[in-house]
Amino acid sequence: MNLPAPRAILHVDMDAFYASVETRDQPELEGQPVVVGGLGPRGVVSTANYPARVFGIHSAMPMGKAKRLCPHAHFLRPRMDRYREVSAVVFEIFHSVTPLVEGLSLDEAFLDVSASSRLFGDAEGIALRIKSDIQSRLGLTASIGIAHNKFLAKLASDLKKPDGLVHVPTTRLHEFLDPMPISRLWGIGPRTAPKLKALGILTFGQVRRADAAVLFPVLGNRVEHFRLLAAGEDEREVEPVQPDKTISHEITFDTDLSNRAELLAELQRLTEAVTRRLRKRQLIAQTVVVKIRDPSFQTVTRSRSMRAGSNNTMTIYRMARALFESWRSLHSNTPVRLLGVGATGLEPSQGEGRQGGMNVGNQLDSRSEQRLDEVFDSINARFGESGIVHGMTMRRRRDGSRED
Ligand code: TTP
Ligand code: MG
Repeated sequence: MNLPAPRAILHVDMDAFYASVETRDQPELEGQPVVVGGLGPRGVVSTANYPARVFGIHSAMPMGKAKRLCPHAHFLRPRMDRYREVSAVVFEIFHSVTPLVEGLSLDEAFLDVSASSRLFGDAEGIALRIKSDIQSRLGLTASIGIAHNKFLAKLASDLKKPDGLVHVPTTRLHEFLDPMPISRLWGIGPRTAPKLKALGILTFGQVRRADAAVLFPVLGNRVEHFRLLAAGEDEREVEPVQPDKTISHEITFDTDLSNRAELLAELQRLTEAVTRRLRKRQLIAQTVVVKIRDPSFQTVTRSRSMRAGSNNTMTIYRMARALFESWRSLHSNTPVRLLGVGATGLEPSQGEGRQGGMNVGNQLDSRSEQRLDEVFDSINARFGESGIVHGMTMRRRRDGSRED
């Protein structure tokens, strides 16, 4: 019987990405501690370079604490445009060896290179080529994990950072994995790890061998999933997608809608759905898009960009409403068949770091409006999406809302 050939998956992750771009652009910072993040009173560290990590500084730490730990470090505000530019080159390099690139963020991707070996040599050769291209074209370093599945490749890329290259063996896999701490199990976070530790389960080997009944109270119906991961098994495919470019919601009405107040209520409900997702993923949007289709299937999109990004419901709703009104001023009698709201130009919410406050955005968003979002998000998290909505959108709920 012919067994399918093992896959060759790479996980590539740039080292101290934002900070490395900064030192590369300002060579006088080379070798010195550099911390990138929000510099305001509620600022949080986005990343620190390796010389700064020596002082105990890490992502998501309050900036004030980072400054106490290493007062002489260079503290810089993120320059997202520049990081996106560099990221585009990094992804170009990935695409030069395979079309199967699954971007996870600006600095990280899975690559399935199983079919690339005829052109470019074995997986290790391909990984070395990617590292040297990144070095020569950008003057940056990346760490790469090579394995026969995604989970192991991701685990491996983190083992020898920075500038690492780790190839996970296909044979004697358990010897390699069993001593690993459970914190390296994808999906075991700081809340679950202590519960497993309380059961005396500290390593992959212990998860793999533990009785399902022992793990169940902590892992619930994910016991089998984690046991497979701990044994190094993961069947998921590399899905060639870029990180989110747009978040949008739209609705096709059962009967075309003409009433302005009703249309605005729908617009607000769609905006809420979009901004809630932005906040959940800790993103802000630079550009708001409104899509309108009339009964003859004429579709128009209107968009407008903001000076600073936002994920605040009222800020984005005000823009969406202005776009809608500008269309309506020319089509006051035209009924609407479909209405949509989208957010593009997405980037991580800054100032509080990705793991900081959920609700960060435009400095123009008033504090009270941001607080309102926080309250709504927490109520919706507890009671589901139908829990509570801003005043106007209570009316006229329909099915048919669609996510892209
Ligand atoms: P990571 O790859 O997690 O971190 P890193 O590249 O800075 O460092 P490492 O060498 O450990 O990979 O994240 C990539 C970028 O995403 C990072 O440079 C800054 C940003 N980021 C945040 O803004 N907030 C965060 O909490 C984290 C973890 C990252
Ligand atoms: Mg990284």
